[in-house]
Amino acid sequence: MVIISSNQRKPLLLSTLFLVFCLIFFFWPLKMMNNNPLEPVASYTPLIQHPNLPDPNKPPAWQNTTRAKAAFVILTRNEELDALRRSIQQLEARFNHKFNYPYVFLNDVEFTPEFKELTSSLTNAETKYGLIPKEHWSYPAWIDIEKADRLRKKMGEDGVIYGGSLSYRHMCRFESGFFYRHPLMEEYEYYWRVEPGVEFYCDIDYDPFLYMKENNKKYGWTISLIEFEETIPTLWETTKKFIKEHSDMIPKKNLIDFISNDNGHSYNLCHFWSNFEIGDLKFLRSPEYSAFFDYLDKSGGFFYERWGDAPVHTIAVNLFLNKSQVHFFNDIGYKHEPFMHCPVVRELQKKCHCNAEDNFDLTPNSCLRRWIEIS
Ligand SMILES: Nc1nc2c(ncn2[C@@H]2O[C@H](COP(=O)(O)OP(=O)(O)O)[C@@H](O)[C@H]2O)c(=O)[nH]1
Ligand SMILES: *[C@@H]1O[C@H](CO)[C@@H](O)[C@H](O)[C@H]1NC(C)=O
Ligand SMILES: [Mg+2]
Repeated sequence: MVIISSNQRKPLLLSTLFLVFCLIFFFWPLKMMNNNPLEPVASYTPLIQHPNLPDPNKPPAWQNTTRAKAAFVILTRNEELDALRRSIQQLEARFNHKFNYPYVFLNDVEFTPEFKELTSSLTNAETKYGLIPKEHWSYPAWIDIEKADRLRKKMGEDGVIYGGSLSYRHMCRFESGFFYRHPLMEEYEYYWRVEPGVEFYCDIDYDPFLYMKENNKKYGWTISLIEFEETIPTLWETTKKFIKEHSDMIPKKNLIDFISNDNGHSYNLCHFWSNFEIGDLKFLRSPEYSAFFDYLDKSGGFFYERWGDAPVHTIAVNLFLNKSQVHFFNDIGYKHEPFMHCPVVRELQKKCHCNAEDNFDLTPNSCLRRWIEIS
């Protein structure tokens, strides 16, 4: 038997304490890591049946000849041709050479022959080029143009991003309320929005449009973040008035907790970044969405302030839909400067070439954590 004398006990106690301290010191960061959004993100998607992973019992998804009535929709300027070609090339390589979904290009001026030639040459799919009708890209009759000019100038001087730009306001209004009504879009049921300069990092080996359709999804996104409050000072007040006047349109079970931390009293500025969207056009064409857009449009905020199509789409999605109708495309590696969504789950990473450490989901300005928390 080992006898420990009392003067031996003290160093033993000290070294035990030291050991415990070391253990805590080494394992605390690991515990912290378990609390960071990596874990919820990782466990968010049930990977066993993830549509982007190969199923050994099934042929590749693109061999199925069923397609959704769907198209890419790209609002762009002629001058953005090179940045756009980079994005289309990636989209084709990662997804569309297997599925061949058509492209609809929209512009407020005519596309040049060069633009048409150098975009259609990148794909085997159909490409269509549309001019936006004037009434979808100009002041509506009820806008006080002098007031709009004055407020826009002020916002520009205050250094608000795009604050002084009129074309940006037309763009945001068009993307909020008109792109889905363009004659070239009429035949489609689903859309995927693409912008010049965006990047796609992962092979997409299934059909996200069919996925939306088969799973009754109305809206899909990859990045969500906090909006600049100076661009939307009265958007939430206007939304609350709409809710009061149209309470019959708001379902009991919606997603208001994603965009409000106090039960609808205030907006927490979370929005889906609308430069990437995969959506059901029926939703945008619904009486509810139309009523909401018209209400906002009448208030003048697209011109007197600088309401973005991202918060407008987002508020509508979260007012009118529930969680099972909205899909986080965790598997689609994507970047629109300056933010990237890169899948962190190893099985999904295998199809990508982005660095998971650059993933925006883990940063304080991302709203993904809130998305995971709410039910
Ligand atoms: N035809 C046309 N497209 C525009 C105009 N302004 C913006 N866009 C398009 O609208 C989308 C958003 O504009 P962008 O400059 O990328 O804004 P950001 O993503 O908010 O920085 C992009 O697809 C642009 O190509 C415009 O004046 N005319
Ligand atoms: C969401 O709404 C759809 C359509 O109204 C309904 O079929 C579905 O059961 C709802 N899901 C949840 C989780 O409430
Ligand atoms: Mg952009």
